[in-house]
Amino acid sequence: MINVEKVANDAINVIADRIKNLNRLNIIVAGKTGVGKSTLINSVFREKLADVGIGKPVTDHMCKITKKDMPLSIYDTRGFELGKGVQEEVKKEIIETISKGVASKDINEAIHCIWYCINTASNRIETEEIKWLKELSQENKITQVPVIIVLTQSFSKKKAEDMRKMLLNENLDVAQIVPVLAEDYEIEDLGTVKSYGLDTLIKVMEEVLPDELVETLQNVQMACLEEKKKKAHAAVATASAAAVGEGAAPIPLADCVMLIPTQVSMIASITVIFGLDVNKSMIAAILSSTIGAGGATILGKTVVASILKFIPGAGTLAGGAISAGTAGVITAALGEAYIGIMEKVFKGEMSIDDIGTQKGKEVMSNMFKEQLKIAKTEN
Ligand SMILES: Nc1nc2c(ncn2[C@@H]2O[C@H](COP(=O)(O)OP(=O)(O)OP(=O)(O)O)[C@@H](O)[C@H]2O)c(=O)[nH]1
Ligand SMILES: [Mg+2]
Repeated sequence: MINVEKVANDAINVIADRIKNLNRLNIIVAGKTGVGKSTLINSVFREKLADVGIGKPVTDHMCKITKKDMPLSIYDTRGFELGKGVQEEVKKEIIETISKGVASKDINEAIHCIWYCINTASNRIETEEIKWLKELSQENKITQVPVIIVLTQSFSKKKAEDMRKMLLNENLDVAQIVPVLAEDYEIEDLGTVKSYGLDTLIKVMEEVLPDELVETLQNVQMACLEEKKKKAHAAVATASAAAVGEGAAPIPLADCVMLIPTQVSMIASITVIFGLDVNKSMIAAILSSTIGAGGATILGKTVVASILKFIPGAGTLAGGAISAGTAGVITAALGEAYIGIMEKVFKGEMSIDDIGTQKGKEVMSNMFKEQLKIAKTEN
């Protein structure tokens, strides 16, 4: 017999291990003073990094922001305004930081991306800024760190589009030019322009980053739910296929516990992708309201019998075994229901602490049953 507490404990250990082993994502955020770098950083990542992160000066004009338990370093440039000399220095510091990362031959030390921020609301791009970008590209020719131009404070979409066109005409060597409004913008008497564009920035990042950093990106970002869900669904598909494989022949009930490591790994993947701070009692609540009963055993006889009732056409436990397909369906339903809960928390429809409560358990249990029905019809 497998105990809910023990499985929840295993899951927490696997989650901690996965997070510890995520590769570190390193981004340089450059652009003139006041363009909106800090606002952007705070809106894209899951902590108000630019406010609460520890900023440590690494060069004269760059500060490295990190936060405990977050596999992310942001190199924030400072004092970009102070004339030509300083601009030269900043460029040199960026190139040196890139070179140092390359020399380390360590993915955790390399610079993976540069966000160059230009304020759309400023209405103009100075020729010296274009020149600066071109020189940076020239020096970055071999290292090839992708540069994304972020058009900040783009509350006017028209101006942002004009600015984008203007920049495209310059044939800059950049991965993409992305207009964003990081925070809602209030225009006096005219109402509020809703923030937008951050999800596009995340999608562009996904394209330019190496595969080894995609999980990290999902873990640290909070600007694009769609990408998180996409990655989470993929994790569920993998686990459910594995569960089917494990039980290619009907699985005797006594062996249903063999499914558990696959399911634990799936729960861990989804947790890492959502980057939410899930604890042991929350995982225990999730397990006991789905594949466990009454907080005791997991996938025990009575539990499986009651799960089968919700899968149309799955039959009963009469033969003392479940089919391979049913093992896949149960695994997928668990994963999808968990994604459903994570989504509710992400959207603020539910607090993370609700997961451990009776109400949270009911929501989870209902979603699980709903998924059991859906999964079977899709078969
Ligand atoms: N509403 C709204 N205000 C923004 C946005 N981006 C920047 N701002 C405002 O613009 C001002 C400057 O933004 P910051 O994020 O501090 O700019 P910064 O580039 O970090 O500036 P420095 O650190 O001084 O170089 C602040 O008052 C922000 O509130 C946005 O997307 N929406
Ligand atoms: Mg700032």
